[in-house]
Amino acid sequence: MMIRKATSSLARHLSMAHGINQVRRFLHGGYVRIHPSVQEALVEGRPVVALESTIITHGMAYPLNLSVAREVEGIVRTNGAVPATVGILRGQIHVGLTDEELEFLASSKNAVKVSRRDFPFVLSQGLSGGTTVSGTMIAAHKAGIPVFVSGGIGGVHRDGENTLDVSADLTELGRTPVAVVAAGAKSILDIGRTLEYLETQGVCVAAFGESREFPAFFSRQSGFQAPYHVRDEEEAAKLIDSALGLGLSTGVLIAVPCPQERAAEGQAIEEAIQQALSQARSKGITGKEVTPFLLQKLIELTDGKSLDSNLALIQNNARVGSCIAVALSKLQKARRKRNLPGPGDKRAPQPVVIGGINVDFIAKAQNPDILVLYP
Ligand code: PSU
Ligand code: MN
Repeated sequence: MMIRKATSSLARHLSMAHGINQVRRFLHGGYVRIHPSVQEALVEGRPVVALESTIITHGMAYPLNLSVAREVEGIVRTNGAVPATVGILRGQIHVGLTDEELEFLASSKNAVKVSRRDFPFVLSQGLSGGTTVSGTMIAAHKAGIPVFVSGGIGGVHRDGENTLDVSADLTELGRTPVAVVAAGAKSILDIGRTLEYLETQGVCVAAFGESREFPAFFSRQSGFQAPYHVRDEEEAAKLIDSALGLGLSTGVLIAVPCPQERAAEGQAIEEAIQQALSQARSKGITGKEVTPFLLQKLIELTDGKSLDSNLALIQNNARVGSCIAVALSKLQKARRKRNLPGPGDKRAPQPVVIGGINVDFIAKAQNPDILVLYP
């Protein structure tokens, strides 16, 4: 009885202030600053889209990177969500950047590329950095943002079975419950092994649209099928809602193909990739420098054609991702309404039992949606 009472009061508290709670817990560490517009949206349960910043610090040159970052934020707003670009400024993780902060990162010459393993050093030394898919997922999850838009994810590099160069993005997708909306993985990578690795990590991968073909960033085709496909934003939102609702704690990858008219298919791009790869090898480029090096070389070798596809797919991902975030927020709102007591509701909350074990008190503050169930 005591337990039930406590659960019920906790539930009521969380129902009103689940967003505030998450934000507060996060802020207390002092490692993180959430932009007021993002904080407000989270508290009010409005859709937010996290955006990465390695593409700003290591993917494109200044000032193009700045105008693209601003444009992408604009697309998110136009589609009804609040943009939260994640970056690290002088040792503090920022979720949502002011325009000055965006400019600072975009023009910074010594920003670090930050994945999971880089946080402790960068924060403790007061450095600034752009977050990769891995780094951005961590920040988004801590802030309570379930949808994150990126260009492409890292993967298993070609020859990765020998070098063990496997992007931390893949293990992050296996351990952090955030949905990443991206144009798949570039064919600078070994896409077959990347998909195998995602399966091992338990990541639900779905191609977006009519085809199940896993997109290869610039190209709509990779020659590999994703295990699933979702036809539209609503189906994608339902899939993400199921992953979160079940508390799987693994991420989801929604792979959106580059718009047809601006995709770069076939032989020309493959030749450029081969050339970029062989230059990386002969220059002895390794570790975290590999991906930025290859991206830069591709822009040069394709005379900017790869850059144009890159811009088109980022804009498209931002639009699709925002629509997914909006649809997801509607689903979650509807479920909260169904599950939590309204005025005068006399039904007693039932403890959550999974596999015969009462799990009311285990980590459910993270997920108010499954804190209390009503028969
Ligand atoms: N792939 C791209 N564009 C990018 C990246 C990857 O087509 O900008 C960036 C992303 O931030 C991704 C990171 O998370 O590179 C992966 O780096 P690595 O391969 O070193 O894990
Ligand atoms: Mn790597």
